[in-house]
Amino acid sequence: MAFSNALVLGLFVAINMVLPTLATVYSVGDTSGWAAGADYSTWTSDKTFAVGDSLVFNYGAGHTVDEVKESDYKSCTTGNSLSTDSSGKTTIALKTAGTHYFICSVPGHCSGGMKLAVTVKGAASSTTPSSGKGSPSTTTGTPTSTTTTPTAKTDSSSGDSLSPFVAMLIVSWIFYYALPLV
Ligand SMILES: [Cu+2]
Repeated sequence: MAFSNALVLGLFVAINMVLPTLATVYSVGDTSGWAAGADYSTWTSDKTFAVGDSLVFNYGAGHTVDEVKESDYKSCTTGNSLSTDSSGKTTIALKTAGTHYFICSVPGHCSGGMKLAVTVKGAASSTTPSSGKGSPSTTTGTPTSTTTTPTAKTDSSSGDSLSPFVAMLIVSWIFYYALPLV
């Protein structure tokens, strides 16, 4: 009885962790993994990362995954790492918006290509439309400012509502063309 209750609770928690965010887990480098000679700027170029997504680095012995600051990423400087792991499989949860930088701290590997910069979109995209909707209600008393708000409102709302639609189109297009090939 106690076991089944725990099981149901565990399932409930698991479902709640997965469902609301629709987080994406990215396998860094796909089949290449985290290795020397890969080009991670190409790998990131067609991807959009959001808060809640995670990166999984798969690599053999003799590599590390270090999160570093931008300056250390650019210069391949080790020793100031924000975090480091050499377990062979490193999962990084992208918890904050902005650009996150990862390098391999083994000498020569970062300059050899084992460096990854990931730009994470914030939850800011969901707060911008709500602040845009809030401004017209406050400006109803002043007629002069109402003329300027519609332009700003249509700009932000069209940009925010269009991108998920376009993303859905692209995803369905990929599935439509890629699935028959597999
Ligand atoms: Cu390495």
